[in-house]
Amino acid sequence: MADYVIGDVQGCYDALMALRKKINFNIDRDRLYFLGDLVNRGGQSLAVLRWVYARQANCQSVLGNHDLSLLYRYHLPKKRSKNAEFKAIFEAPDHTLLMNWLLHCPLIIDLPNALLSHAGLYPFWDFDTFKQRAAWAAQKLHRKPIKYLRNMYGDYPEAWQDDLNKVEQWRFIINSLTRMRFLDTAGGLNFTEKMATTKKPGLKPWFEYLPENHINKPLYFGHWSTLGLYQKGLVNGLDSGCVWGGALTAVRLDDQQVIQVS
Ligand SMILES: [Mn+2]
Repeated sequence: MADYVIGDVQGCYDALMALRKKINFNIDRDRLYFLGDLVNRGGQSLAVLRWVYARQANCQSVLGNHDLSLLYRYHLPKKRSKNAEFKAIFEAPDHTLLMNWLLHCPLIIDLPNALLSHAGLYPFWDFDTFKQRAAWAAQKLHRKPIKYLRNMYGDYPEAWQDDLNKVEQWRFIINSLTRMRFLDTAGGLNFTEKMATTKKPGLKPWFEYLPENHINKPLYFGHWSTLGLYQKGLVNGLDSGCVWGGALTAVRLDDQQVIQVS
């Protein structure tokens, strides 16, 4: 029996099948944890969703920004675009099951030996606050998807304040969990810098703000494809840019072994 964490699939079903073969995935024995962004851009999003959905007893995913984009367009039909992959999902006979399953995916997965979220761990909150806010935001999304998804897009607020209204707090939590890369020294999210490094003064990757001993287990995130496979201390970035011609990465949790397919 083995548990694996898998980076951003982004609709690359063929790569997922190659990875499954390479790790010799056994449905009776192994578990897969996905870091979000199961869908969009790879061309095979429906197949990826169906594969994971059908194995949900052994496969779990956190929500990524592309998954939320799909949910946004599903729950707000007027916002649907020409995205062919999304259209194929909305027109599939099993779309209700798939969209309901996706909506109920968590924003973080907290395992005894790993913490998973799409973009990372907001380093200016203690661990309990982080977990509590992630759970709160997921619950709001589950209970009132239209109300919250309608208000999802926006770069404001850049930083958390206790006197923000509920929708603003929710948006900040979603942005920090699914879009975060660089932060300023006051904990403000930057939404423009997307490469592995930045020359903008005062910005550092979120994980460089993590206080020592903030976490006591490995942390896994995706989302940052320009960073590539990143492993330093307890911090592990697994978006190795599968959809951009890079690799799809899995890490076996027991021994941290990295397995990749291109
Ligand atoms: Mn992403």
